[in-house]
Amino acid sequence: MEQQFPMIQVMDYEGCILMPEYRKKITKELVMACYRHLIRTRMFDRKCVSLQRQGRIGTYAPYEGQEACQVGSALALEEGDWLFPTYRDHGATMTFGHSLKHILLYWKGRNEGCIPPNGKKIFPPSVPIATQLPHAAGAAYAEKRKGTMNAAIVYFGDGATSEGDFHEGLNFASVFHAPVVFFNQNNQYAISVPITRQMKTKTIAQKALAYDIEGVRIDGNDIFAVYFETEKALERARNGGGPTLIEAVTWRYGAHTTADDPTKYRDQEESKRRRETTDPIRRLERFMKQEGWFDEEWVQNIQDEVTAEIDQAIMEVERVPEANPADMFDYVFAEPTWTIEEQKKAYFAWERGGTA
Ligand SMILES: Cc1ncc(C[n+]2csc(CCOP(=O)(O)OP(=O)(O)O)c2C)c(N)n1
Ligand SMILES: [Mg+2]
Repeated sequence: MEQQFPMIQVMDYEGCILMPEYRKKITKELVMACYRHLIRTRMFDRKCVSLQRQGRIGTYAPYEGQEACQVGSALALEEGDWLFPTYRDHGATMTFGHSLKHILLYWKGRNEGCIPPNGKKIFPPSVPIATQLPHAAGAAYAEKRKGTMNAAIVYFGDGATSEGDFHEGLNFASVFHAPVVFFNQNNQYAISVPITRQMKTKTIAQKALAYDIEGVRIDGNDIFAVYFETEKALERARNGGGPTLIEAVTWRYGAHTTADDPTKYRDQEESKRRRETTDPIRRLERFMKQEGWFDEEWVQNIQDEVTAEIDQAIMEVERVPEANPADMFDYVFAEPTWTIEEQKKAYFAWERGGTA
């Protein structure tokens, strides 16, 4: 199966192009956009970890190390496409146009954080694992029924492939030939469980065979492989070729969330080694240096602009008035249930200092 689904690389670890047929498509404009978004997503992720440590946002799921997966795939989308993220995919949503302010609001536990910019079809992050796959298949099928050229992309991890919803989503999309791209970020861990203890198969891409859909395995730290393979899959979807399962092999450097301690279950040397060899940003920099496209001053300008953008978003978020605790109870169901009513009463009794 590893031979049937070889890991596609367009660029090697030294930043050399391995697939000459792509050479012409790797324009300076594309490279600059990729690099800018990679830097922007990494800086934002690091800032979020720091905000969580300062108690300014809640528990946070970092994606450092997975930026090429998220930036490369989101850049391949068209304006009218759907994006279904997990809790670890705000690198993708911000690249697709979600505002940093709303992403931060989400991590402060505010329901307003789930509102995408006008016209952007970005779903709220799915925390229940794999539940977003049937949603994406359904949204894509609706676009097909309406006769549009819009497609959907849905992100999920290696762990999600052990859930029933993964199989239901792929099966539905396959049967109804829905224009959806199943974008798997195989970061090789589901919290503390390594992939070898999650599944017997050597690849995730091969699971496409069971649904008779396209399956492809790519190096998720190679932004060109991610961008071109996602573009190809989206093209296929728009042109009636049905769904694709993309397995992007990657690695998260840090903790599962800020509530997790990875030293308890894996050797930290591995992340250190990967930072020096397979890091998605370093790799693109190596390519840019070979082309003579790497300019320190330009990079500094990007960093200054992104710092200002992030600082502005934080300032706006911290000016938003405190949430009304009643919101927690009022927006669960259209008609409140008696259990919710009881919980609401108990909460306000507690807040007033009494007992429930
Ligand atoms: C239905 C469901 N079961 C269990 C959990 C608890 N949980 C949260 S994250 C996670 C691991 C998911 O791993 P993976 O799909 O590989 O995504 P990653 O976190 O690595 O991005 C689990 C089991 C959950 N959120 N939802
Ligand atoms: Mg995982």
